[in-house]
Amino acid sequence: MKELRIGIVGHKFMGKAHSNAWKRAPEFFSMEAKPVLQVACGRNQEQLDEFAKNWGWKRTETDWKKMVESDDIDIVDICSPQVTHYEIAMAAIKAGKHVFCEKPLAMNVKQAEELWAVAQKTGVTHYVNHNYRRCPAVRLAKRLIDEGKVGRIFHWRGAYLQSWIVDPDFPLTWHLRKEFSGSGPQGDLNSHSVDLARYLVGDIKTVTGMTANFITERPLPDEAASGTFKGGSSGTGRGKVTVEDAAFMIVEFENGALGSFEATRFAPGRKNYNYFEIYGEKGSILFNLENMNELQYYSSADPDYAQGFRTILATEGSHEYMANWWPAGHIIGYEHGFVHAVVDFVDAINKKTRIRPDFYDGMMELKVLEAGLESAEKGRKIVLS
Ligand code: SOE
Repeated sequence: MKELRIGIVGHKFMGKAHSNAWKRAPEFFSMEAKPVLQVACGRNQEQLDEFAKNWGWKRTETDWKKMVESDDIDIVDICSPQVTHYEIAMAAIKAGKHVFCEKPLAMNVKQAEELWAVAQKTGVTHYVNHNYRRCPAVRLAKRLIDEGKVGRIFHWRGAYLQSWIVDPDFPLTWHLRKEFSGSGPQGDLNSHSVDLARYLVGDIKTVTGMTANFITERPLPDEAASGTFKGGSSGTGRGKVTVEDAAFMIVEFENGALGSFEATRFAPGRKNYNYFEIYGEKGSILFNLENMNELQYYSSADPDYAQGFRTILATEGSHEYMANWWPAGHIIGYEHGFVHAVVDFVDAINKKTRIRPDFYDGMMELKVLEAGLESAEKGRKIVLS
């Protein structure tokens, strides 16, 4: 069987989620090429060794440039912070490697445009990992929309709410520094919602944004321990928070629908609340990641005495991806979206087809996100070109 050898950059939260996906995918899905966990790349050799041993990566590398150039890999999987995406992805495409990149694609639209322009000219497969597109319940939402069961869409209402930095003593990790993350919840959370909205509703035409900063200074972190959701212990001194703490937007879609987006890390009780509602002329759809196997669907075609939201458990074999997992009703979890992405990515490489979201979608999403921040700063609506 043909093999596709992967070189991964990053070994923290996303590094683990991706490693798990590459390993699990061929065990549950029949794939035309077998992913091989070839090279793990990171800066801290000790942590890297442990990571590689744990997940079964064959060798390690501390210089991503060497890894990208090396002959023993076919795919570059980018799991490092946003600030690194552009350089690594560009080098990887130029070296003829397929690229599987964590979201958001780049730090800004300009970088994303360049990546998309170069990627188009090469035959490589490129993908931006918005894992939630591949939850079976989200696929079901797409199916209902495509089958006309929602009809013309009037409204999108998206919210992505977390609470992991409410404590003013949570340290200033890279997520809170613009030079590493590009933005706060706008790039981290609204990026997912914008991707889902583009997938389910369509392209966005105008954006009006509003941001807030609730805590402007934080203790500097003890770098070794810091990470997403766990700040680690605080080091000495304090530093300025240079990204927004909350980012809200209202938008007009090309098809005339109106939408709203809320993203914050200041919503106590909300751990990873990724939620959306879609309202159309024939019905409505609600999704909440906290019950990720369920889709709420309201059909105006039901007789009036039986009308109401129904809960569909998207675990039948006929729901996308589910035939490969457990019998109906045996639910799946967060990590499965990553497995599905890996399966589709390998399939796209083999069939030389497009996988979405790709670098084009990554660029379009960044246009919306950047416009949201620009609008918040200028205090006016931004029309996307
Ligand atoms: C942290 O906010 C985070 O891990 C995001 O970076 C992910 O993209 C999101 O899926 C969960 O939360």
